[in-house]
Amino acid sequence: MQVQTTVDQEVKAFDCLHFINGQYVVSHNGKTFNNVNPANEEVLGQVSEGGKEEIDLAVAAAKKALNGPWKKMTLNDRIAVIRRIGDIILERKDELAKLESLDTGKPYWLASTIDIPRSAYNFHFFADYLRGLGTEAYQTDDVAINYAIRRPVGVVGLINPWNLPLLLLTWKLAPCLAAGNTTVIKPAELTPMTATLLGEICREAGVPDGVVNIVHGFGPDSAGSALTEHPDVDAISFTGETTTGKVIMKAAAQSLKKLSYELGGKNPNIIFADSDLDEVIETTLKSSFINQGEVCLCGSRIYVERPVYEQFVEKFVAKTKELVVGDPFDPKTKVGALIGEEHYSRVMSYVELAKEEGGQILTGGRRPEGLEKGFYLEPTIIAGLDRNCRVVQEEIFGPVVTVIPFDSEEEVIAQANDTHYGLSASIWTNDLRRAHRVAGQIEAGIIWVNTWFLRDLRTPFGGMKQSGIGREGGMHSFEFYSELTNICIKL
Ligand code: NAD
Ligand code: 6OD
Repeated sequence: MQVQTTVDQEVKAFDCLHFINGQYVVSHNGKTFNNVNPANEEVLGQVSEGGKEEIDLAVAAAKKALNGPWKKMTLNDRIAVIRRIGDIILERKDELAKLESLDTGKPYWLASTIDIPRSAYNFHFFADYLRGLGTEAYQTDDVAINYAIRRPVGVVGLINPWNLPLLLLTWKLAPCLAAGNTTVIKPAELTPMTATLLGEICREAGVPDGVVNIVHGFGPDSAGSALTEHPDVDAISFTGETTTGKVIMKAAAQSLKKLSYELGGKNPNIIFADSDLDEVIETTLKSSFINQGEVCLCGSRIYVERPVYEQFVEKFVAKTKELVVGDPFDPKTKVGALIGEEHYSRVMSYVELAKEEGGQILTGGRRPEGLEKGFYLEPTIIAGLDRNCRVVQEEIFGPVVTVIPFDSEEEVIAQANDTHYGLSASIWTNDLRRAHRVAGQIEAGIIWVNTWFLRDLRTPFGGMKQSGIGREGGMHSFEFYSELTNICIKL
């Protein structure tokens, strides 16, 4: 399907096939499902629906490839291949960004400035990282020396969500390949296009056949569950909902697979009265509504110290009303379409629930006028709810935030921690001691002070409590994607 966009050129949406053992293939039974454009609800193309048969083929190819040319490749050659994947992504940046925007409904400018460049950078980063990677050695008195060697885990299943499709997939794939593993990828069913192209990009970069396999399909009773249940899959790296993580853990238990989990969040954004409110609001607009609020790190619970609460709310509501919602390909658009009909209904149900729970919708909460087609929602700010309300407790994963005043440091720490999630937090204050004090007590894997989503790929990334298991990033990714064997030699 040829899609007309308002940016410089057209992009061709396509039917998405599986990529198994270096070839694009349809499902054994020919089954497909529709890929729908969230911005206008039109069908972009067909996606091959994989199941156990396709997963079996892909896992067999990955298992065979573990001991093939990939294993024999020199370190220099492997680094060059991984770097080349990043180079090709950059060469095809415009096309990939358009496809990502079509699949997700996110603004094209966002895909082309964040998602796709960062996807390329994931490969460049791990290519560089690999060159300096070592292990450890210990001398045991005069008796022995110990040294560790690093080996791949084996066949790794990478299961991905739809919100940052290529960015999050490559955040897993780059270290997975760098550590010498082979893989079967299960992209999110709602966003199959950039993952499909990654197959040919890997092939062109010199990745041997069978090392990277991609099987499309759904989660339960489909390609997802077949992958997590497969006895020849050694590890699963999963990003998605906490509830899905629980299901996968049960399936993976049968063969005791190694698991890495990046799950949901309900992240506090804590604003003290001594912070610079204009700076806070500029960043809070992003941490609340960028990518339609469909970022696991979004600060959906906003706590404001009482002396500046009214002032903050007034300015924040006014600035939120200025955000342009609409066509993802219009450069003025700040908030695009939500991912799909089911998710849209779910997000809207939280808006209704907020009213039932006694909340006041300060702005938003409805479809913007003139946008009858597509899954659009005005950015929404809700006040008047307390910590026990479901809207404050549950992840909504849309452009919906709550604002709540607080009176003391102790009170806001208790409120921030009063959730089973523990992914990220932002703290805004110009008091250095308070910043350290509060950061040390918030239960989250990632805490930003006076900023949000500033990422250095060397740093540990992940959540505590029910927001995840393990960490990704730099050495932490290598811990997951490799096995260490200690060799002890008696002197
Ligand atoms: P999801 O859990 O519904 O699906 C994620 C992936 O898992 C999809 O590919 C899906 O097909 C697959 N899946 C679903 N059920 C499965 C099963 N039983 N077995 C195997 N695979 C299965 O999540 P989503 O709706 O795609 O993504 C949104 C969620 O992801 C939010 O909760 C968000 O917070 C979370 N997320 C977390 C991070 C993080 O880094 N912590 C990043 C992005 C998104
Ligand atoms: O920046 C990253 O590395 C990362 N994993 C971002 C996750 C965003 C969640 O939606």
